[in-house]
Amino acid sequence: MSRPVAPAVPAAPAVVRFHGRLDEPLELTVAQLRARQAHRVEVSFDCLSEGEQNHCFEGPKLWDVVREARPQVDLRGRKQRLRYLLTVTGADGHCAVLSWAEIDPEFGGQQILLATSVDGTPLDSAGPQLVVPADHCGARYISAVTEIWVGATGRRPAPGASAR
Ligand SMILES: Nc1nc2c(c(=O)[nH]1)N[C@H]1C(S)=C(S)[C@@H](COP(=O)(O)O)O[C@H]1N2
Ligand SMILES: [Mo]
Repeated sequence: MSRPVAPAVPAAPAVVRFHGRLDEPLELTVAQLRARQAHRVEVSFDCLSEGEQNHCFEGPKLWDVVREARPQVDLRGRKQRLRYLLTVTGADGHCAVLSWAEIDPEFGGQQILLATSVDGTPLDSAGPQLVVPADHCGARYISAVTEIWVGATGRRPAPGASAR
């Protein structure tokens, strides 16, 4: 007698939650990230335990997605933006900070991606992977990203302070 076959339950799609200084929190699946303009990068990075790794990632720029999440950042001037930062957290709690200026095109403008696939394998059930092509070390290539927080450090500028 054959054993009953368990019905195939598709893995629930992973969700990344944007929160912090935003008009309101935003949750996106990998499929929704894939609907944004995609970029493709071939990278190599060094892992302390595994040595050099080479991967091809595809996905939207973190900058484009963060802008869509409507951060409460005044983009008219420049100086006041420098206090802002993002934290990116994976499902296992691994977490790294990015400064706003790393991704802002008027400063570093780095091609940092939220990858929806790695080496052609879709990340729909695993969750997106952060891609930081300029990093030599792989530790900020955070996989299974669940959370992106936008915040600021330091005191707020005095009313009427220069917005250059
Ligand atoms: N969520 C999560 N992402 C992580 C890590 C981790 O511990 N947790 N380790 C990092 C380190 S140290 C490296 S070198 C890269 C390895 O990326 P790969 O597995 O895609 O080659 O993943 C990074 N991303
Ligand atoms: Mo690593």
